[in-house]
Amino acid sequence: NYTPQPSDKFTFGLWTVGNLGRDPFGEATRVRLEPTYIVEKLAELGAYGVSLHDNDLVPLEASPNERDRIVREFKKTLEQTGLKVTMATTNLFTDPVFKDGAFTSADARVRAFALQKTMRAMDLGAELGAQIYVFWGGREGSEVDFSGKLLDALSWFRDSLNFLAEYSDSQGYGYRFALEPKPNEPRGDLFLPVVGAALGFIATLDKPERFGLNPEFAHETMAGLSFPHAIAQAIDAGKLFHIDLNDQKMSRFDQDLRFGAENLKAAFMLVKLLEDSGYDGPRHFDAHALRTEDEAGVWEFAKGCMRTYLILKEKAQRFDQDSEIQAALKAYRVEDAELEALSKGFSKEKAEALKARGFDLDALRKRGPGLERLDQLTLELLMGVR
Ligand code: GLT
Ligand code: MN
Ligand code: MN
Ligand code: MN
Repeated sequence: NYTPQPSDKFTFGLWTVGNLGRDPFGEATRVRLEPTYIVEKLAELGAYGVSLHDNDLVPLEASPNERDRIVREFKKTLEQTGLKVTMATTNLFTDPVFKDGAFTSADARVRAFALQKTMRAMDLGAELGAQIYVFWGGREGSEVDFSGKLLDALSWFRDSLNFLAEYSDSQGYGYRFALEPKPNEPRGDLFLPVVGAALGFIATLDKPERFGLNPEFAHETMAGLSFPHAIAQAIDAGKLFHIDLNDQKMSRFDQDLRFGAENLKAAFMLVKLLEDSGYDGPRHFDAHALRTEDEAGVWEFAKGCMRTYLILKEKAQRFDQDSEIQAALKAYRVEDAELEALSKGFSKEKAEALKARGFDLDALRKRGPGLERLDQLTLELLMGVR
């Protein structure tokens, strides 16, 4: 059956099931849920853990005493339920202080405050046991590029990340940092808009090995890109540190739909990639219930995310066991040991041999790889008739 177990490593942000249903045109449709209550409910549903922003747990204005009391009670609930805090991050986007950026603000005071806030949030995350630290640059972007900060913004961003990686080391936190790209919203154009851009940027940091990615399904989809392709590139680079699962229609506002709600084929491909590649990090849902829903709808949403993942995981196993699908896969690839040996690992002799080699181009032109059949077989498997 498809009942989630902690060993499935499903995690949710406190802000996801805690989402109030606000949008740019309308007020909240749901009331705030206490973080301790969220943890209890998620534990009941079979989740493994939660992630949080500093202010999902501790209000910005809390006194040191209040902070300690809140953290103490939260830790008690974690112990009672067995839920883990797997990822922590900083809210660098809600407060109007950050309206023109945090690490990339043109105001040095804001940049310094963003560092202070992040170090404190890293202290909080470490206290709760988080090992992954996410950077979503929600306000790191611009509308007016004539302000002249395009190049500076990237250096400021780099300086901040370098500073924070050193802070983590100096405190012995051992965080792995995960950058989360997004193309736009809430800013007109965000910096590091897609997975490929973030990968390129990581290579320019002082300690690139500490940094990887937290790609989000909805964000690459908003940019019109394929999420499975982005994930494949992140895996290939050894940079898939964390993942935000949800769903999204292309060319729309950031919808954060229930996992699998919209692009079932891409969701299937994604689950297959995660399972086949041996990714062993959290299966983290960064999505929220539709604004129409009440609290019961929120828990239906959470159950649905996990259940869909488990169903797709089972479909991936069936895909591997389906003899017709496996035969179609085998027929798709043409192997040629001699040519493969010639094409890999340069030597002058190999190059000469390859240059002199004859190819039956007509046969190559005429070959049909059988992808229509493979796709239909896979669809039928997904539709439940295989
Ligand atoms: C915010 C955003 C997400 C990020 C979160 C981490 S917060 O909800 O829309 O995509 O992952 O800061
Ligand atoms: Mn999103
Ligand atoms: Mn989001
Ligand atoms: Mn996200």
